[in-house]
Amino acid sequence: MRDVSIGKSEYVPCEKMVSKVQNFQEDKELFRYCTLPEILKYVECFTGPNIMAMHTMLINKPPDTGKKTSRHPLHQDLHYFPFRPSNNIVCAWAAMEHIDRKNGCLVVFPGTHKGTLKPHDYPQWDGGVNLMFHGIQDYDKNNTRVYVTMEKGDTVFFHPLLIHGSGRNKTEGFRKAISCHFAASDCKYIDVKGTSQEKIEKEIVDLTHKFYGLETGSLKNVWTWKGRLVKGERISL
Ligand SMILES: O=C(O)CCC(=O)C(=O)O
Repeated sequence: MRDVSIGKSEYVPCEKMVSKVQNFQEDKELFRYCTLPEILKYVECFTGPNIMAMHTMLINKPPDTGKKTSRHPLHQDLHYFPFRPSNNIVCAWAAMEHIDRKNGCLVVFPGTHKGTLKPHDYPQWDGGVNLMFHGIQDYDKNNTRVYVTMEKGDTVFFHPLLIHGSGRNKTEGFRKAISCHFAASDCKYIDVKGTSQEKIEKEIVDLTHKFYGLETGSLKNVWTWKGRLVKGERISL
Protein backbone atom coordinates (compact mmCIF):
# COMPACT_ATOMS: atom_id res chain seq x y z
CA MET A 1 0.00 0.00 0.00
CA ARG A 2 1.10 3.54 -0.68
CA ASP A 3 0.15 6.57 1.39
CA VAL A 4 -2.66 8.47 -0.32
CA SER A 5 -0.53 11.65 -0.35
CA ILE A 6 1.92 10.04 -2.84
CA GLY A 7 -0.48 7.54 -4.37
CA LYS A 8 -0.36 9.05 -7.84
CA SER A 9 3.38 9.73 -8.08
CA GLU A 10 5.70 7.56 -10.14
CA TYR A 11 6.56 4.31 -8.36
CA VAL A 12 10.21 3.92 -7.42
CA PRO A 13 10.83 0.76 -5.39
CA CYS A 14 12.15 2.01 -2.03
CA GLU A 15 11.18 2.41 1.63
CA LYS A 16 9.55 5.76 0.88
CA MET A 17 6.93 4.28 -1.43
CA VAL A 18 5.54 1.46 0.70
CA SER A 19 3.49 2.47 3.72
CA LYS A 20 2.19 -1.02 4.45
CA VAL A 21 2.73 -4.60 3.35
CA GLN A 22 -0.36 -6.72 3.94
CA ASN A 23 -0.86 -10.46 3.53
CA PHE A 24 2.74 -11.61 3.91
CA GLN A 25 1.66 -15.17 4.74
CA GLU A 26 3.79 -16.49 1.82
CA ASP A 27 6.92 -14.56 2.83
CA LYS A 28 9.02 -16.98 4.83
CA GLU A 29 11.04 -14.44 6.78
CA LEU A 30 8.21 -12.02 7.63
CA PHE A 31 5.82 -14.84 8.46
CA ARG A 32 8.35 -16.23 10.95
CA TYR A 33 7.07 -13.46 13.25
CA CYS A 34 3.67 -15.21 13.38
CA THR A 35 5.25 -18.50 14.46
CA LEU A 36 7.56 -17.23 17.22
CA PRO A 37 7.04 -19.23 20.45
CA GLU A 38 7.58 -15.97 22.40
CA ILE A 39 4.46 -14.57 20.68
CA LEU A 40 2.35 -17.74 20.53
CA LYS A 41 2.67 -18.42 24.26
CA TYR A 42 0.63 -15.26 24.93
CA VAL A 43 -1.68 -15.72 21.92
CA GLU A 44 -2.66 -19.15 23.25
CA CYS A 45 -4.12 -17.50 26.38
CA PHE A 46 -6.78 -15.98 24.09
CA THR A 47 -7.18 -18.62 21.40
CA GLY A 48 -6.45 -21.92 23.11
CA PRO A 49 -4.16 -24.51 21.49
CA ASN A 50 -5.40 -24.43 17.85
CA ILE A 51 -4.14 -21.19 16.35
CA MET A 52 -4.59 -19.59 12.94
CA ALA A 53 -2.64 -16.53 11.75
CA MET A 54 -5.40 -14.68 9.90
CA HIS A 55 -4.13 -11.21 9.01
CA THR A 56 -0.56 -10.02 8.62
CA MET A 57 0.82 -6.50 8.29
CA LEU A 58 4.18 -4.75 8.19
CA ILE A 59 3.46 -1.08 8.76
CA ASN A 60 5.93 1.56 7.59
CA LYS A 61 4.20 4.76 8.68
CA PRO A 62 5.74 7.51 6.55
CA PRO A 63 6.69 11.01 7.71
CA ASP A 64 3.53 13.09 7.39
CA THR A 65 3.57 15.37 4.34
CA GLY A 66 1.48 17.97 6.19
CA LYS A 67 -1.82 16.55 4.97
CA LYS A 68 -2.23 14.38 8.11
CA THR A 69 -2.71 11.29 5.95
CA SER A 70 -0.29 9.27 8.08
CA ARG A 71 -2.93 9.13 10.82
CA HIS A 72 -4.88 5.91 11.27
CA PRO A 73 -8.49 6.69 12.29
CA LEU A 74 -9.99 5.20 15.42
CA HIS A 75 -11.40 1.79 14.60
CA GLN A 76 -12.10 -1.74 15.79
CA ASP A 77 -10.32 -4.50 13.89
CA LEU A 78 -13.36 -6.78 14.12
CA HIS A 79 -14.94 -4.57 11.44
CA TYR A 80 -12.72 -6.37 8.91
CA PHE A 81 -13.26 -9.91 10.21
CA PRO A 82 -16.13 -12.29 9.35
CA PHE A 83 -15.42 -14.76 12.16
CA ARG A 84 -16.43 -15.00 15.80
CA PRO A 85 -16.33 -15.14 18.80
CA SER A 86 -14.32 -11.96 19.20
CA ASN A 87 -12.89 -13.14 22.54
CA ASN A 88 -10.93 -15.83 20.66
CA ILE A 89 -9.21 -13.33 18.35
CA VAL A 90 -6.13 -11.32 19.33
CA CYS A 91 -3.70 -8.97 17.64
CA ALA A 92 0.03 -9.07 18.40
CA TRP A 93 1.57 -5.73 17.36
CA ALA A 94 5.33 -5.37 17.80
CA ALA A 95 7.36 -2.18 17.61
CA MET A 96 10.40 -2.48 15.33
CA GLU A 97 11.97 0.65 16.83
CA HIS A 98 11.24 3.19 19.58
CA ILE A 99 7.68 4.44 19.03
CA ASP A 100 6.04 7.34 20.83
CA ARG A 101 3.67 10.21 20.04
CA LYS A 102 6.28 11.91 17.85
CA ASN A 103 6.37 9.15 15.26
CA GLY A 104 2.72 8.10 15.62
CA CYS A 105 2.30 5.48 18.33
CA LEU A 106 -0.84 3.48 18.89
CA VAL A 107 -3.58 5.23 20.84
CA VAL A 108 -6.10 3.02 22.61
CA PHE A 109 -9.36 3.49 24.52
CA PRO A 110 -9.06 1.10 27.48
CA GLY A 111 -12.13 -0.97 28.29
CA THR A 112 -13.81 -0.54 24.91
CA HIS A 113 -13.23 -4.22 24.10
CA LYS A 114 -16.23 -4.88 26.38
CA GLY A 115 -18.52 -3.00 23.97
CA THR A 116 -20.00 -3.98 20.63
CA LEU A 117 -18.90 -3.54 17.03
CA LYS A 118 -19.69 0.00 15.87
CA PRO A 119 -20.46 1.20 12.35
CA HIS A 120 -17.33 2.28 10.43
CA ASP A 121 -16.80 4.40 7.34
CA TYR A 122 -14.14 6.55 5.67
CA PRO A 123 -13.55 9.70 7.77
CA GLN A 124 -14.16 13.03 6.05
CA TRP A 125 -10.55 14.24 6.21
CA ASP A 126 -9.48 17.19 4.04
CA GLY A 127 -6.11 15.71 3.03
CA GLY A 128 -7.61 12.36 2.01
CA VAL A 129 -7.73 8.94 3.67
CA ASN A 130 -5.77 5.79 2.91
CA LEU A 131 -7.43 2.82 1.27
CA MET A 132 -9.40 0.69 3.74
CA PHE A 133 -8.71 3.07 6.66
CA HIS A 134 -12.29 3.03 7.90
CA GLY A 135 -13.00 4.75 11.21
CA ILE A 136 -15.67 5.07 13.88
CA GLN A 137 -17.62 8.30 13.95
CA ASP A 138 -19.62 7.96 17.16
CA TYR A 139 -17.00 7.10 19.80
CA ASP A 140 -17.21 8.63 23.26
CA LYS A 141 -14.91 11.70 23.12
CA ASN A 142 -14.59 11.60 26.94
CA ASN A 143 -13.08 8.13 26.94
CA THR A 144 -9.59 7.96 28.48
CA ARG A 145 -6.92 7.71 25.79
CA VAL A 146 -3.68 5.85 26.35
CA TYR A 147 -0.74 6.61 24.05
CA VAL A 148 1.32 3.44 23.86
CA THR A 149 5.01 4.28 24.00
CA MET A 150 7.05 1.23 23.08
CA GLU A 151 10.67 0.19 22.67
CA LYS A 152 11.99 -1.93 19.82
CA GLY A 153 10.67 -5.47 20.26
CA ASP A 154 7.92 -4.53 22.72
CA THR A 155 4.66 -6.22 21.78
CA VAL A 156 1.07 -5.39 22.70
CA PHE A 157 -1.70 -7.97 22.52
CA PHE A 158 -5.17 -6.56 22.05
CA HIS A 159 -8.80 -7.52 21.54
CA PRO A 160 -10.45 -6.90 18.13
CA LEU A 161 -13.15 -4.71 19.68
CA LEU A 162 -10.65 -2.38 21.34
CA ILE A 163 -11.01 1.09 19.83
CA HIS A 164 -7.57 2.18 18.65
CA GLY A 165 -5.75 4.14 15.98
CA SER A 166 -2.48 5.99 15.56
CA GLY A 167 -1.40 9.59 15.19
CA ARG A 168 0.62 11.54 12.66
CA ASN A 169 4.28 10.74 12.15
CA LYS A 170 5.88 14.12 12.83
CA THR A 171 9.46 12.84 12.39
CA GLU A 172 11.55 12.36 9.26
CA GLY A 173 11.85 8.60 9.84
CA PHE A 174 9.58 5.74 8.80
CA ARG A 175 7.86 4.25 11.87
CA LYS A 176 7.93 0.47 11.58
CA ALA A 177 5.81 -2.18 13.27
CA ILE A 178 4.82 -5.75 12.47
CA SER A 179 1.53 -7.34 13.42
CA CYS A 180 -0.52 -10.48 13.14
CA HIS A 181 -4.13 -11.14 14.05
CA PHE A 182 -4.55 -14.64 15.41
CA ALA A 183 -7.78 -16.57 15.93
CA ALA A 184 -8.78 -19.89 17.45
CA SER A 185 -9.10 -22.30 14.55
CA ASP A 186 -12.56 -23.32 15.80
CA CYS A 187 -13.94 -19.80 15.36
CA LYS A 188 -16.92 -19.80 13.00
CA TYR A 189 -17.49 -17.69 9.92
CA ILE A 190 -20.53 -15.42 9.89
CA ASP A 191 -22.44 -14.00 6.95
CA VAL A 192 -21.96 -10.22 7.05
CA LYS A 193 -24.73 -9.46 4.54
CA GLY A 194 -27.19 -6.99 6.07
CA THR A 195 -24.72 -5.92 8.79
CA SER A 196 -22.45 -2.89 9.22
CA GLN A 197 -19.68 -4.99 7.62
CA GLU A 198 -21.41 -5.35 4.25
CA LYS A 199 -19.63 -2.35 2.70
CA ILE A 200 -16.13 -3.44 3.77
CA GLU A 201 -16.89 -6.94 2.44
CA LYS A 202 -17.44 -5.53 -1.06
CA GLU A 203 -14.34 -3.36 -0.82
CA ILE A 204 -12.09 -6.24 0.30
CA VAL A 205 -13.54 -8.68 -2.25
CA ASP A 206 -12.95 -6.14 -5.05
CA LEU A 207 -9.39 -5.38 -3.90
CA THR A 208 -8.56 -9.09 -3.60
CA HIS A 209 -9.62 -9.43 -7.22
CA LYS A 210 -7.65 -6.36 -8.28
CA PHE A 211 -4.41 -7.28 -6.48
CA TYR A 212 -4.44 -11.09 -6.63
CA GLY A 213 -6.84 -11.90 -9.51
CA LEU A 214 -8.95 -14.01 -7.15
CA GLU A 215 -12.75 -14.28 -7.49
CA THR A 216 -13.59 -14.81 -3.82
CA GLY A 217 -17.16 -13.46 -3.72
CA SER A 218 -17.24 -13.16 0.09
CA LEU A 219 -15.23 -12.03 3.08
CA LYS A 220 -15.31 -15.62 4.32
CA ASN A 221 -13.52 -16.88 1.19
CA VAL A 222 -10.91 -14.11 1.45
CA TRP A 223 -10.07 -15.13 5.00
CA THR A 224 -10.12 -18.86 4.20
CA TRP A 225 -7.49 -18.11 1.54
CA LYS A 226 -5.34 -15.87 3.79
CA GLY A 227 -5.44 -17.87 7.02
CA ARG A 228 -2.54 -20.16 7.96
CA LEU A 229 -2.38 -22.68 10.78
CA VAL A 230 0.51 -21.90 13.13
CA LYS A 231 -0.22 -24.33 15.97
CA GLY A 232 -2.45 -27.37 16.59
CA GLU A 233 -5.21 -28.40 14.23
CA ARG A 234 -7.17 -26.44 11.58
CA ILE A 235 -10.85 -26.87 12.52
CA SER A 236 -13.40 -24.45 11.04
CA LEU A 237 -11.57 -21.34 9.82
O1 LIG B 1 0.24 0.71 13.00
C1 LIG B 1 -0.62 1.57 13.09
O2 LIG B 1 -0.37 2.75 12.98
C2 LIG B 1 -2.06 1.19 13.35
C3 LIG B 1 -2.38 -0.06 12.64
C4 LIG B 1 -3.78 -0.50 12.84
O3 LIG B 1 -4.42 -0.18 13.80
C5 LIG B 1 -4.39 -1.36 11.85
O4 LIG B 1 -3.84 -1.51 10.74
O5 LIG B 1 -5.48 -1.89 12.15
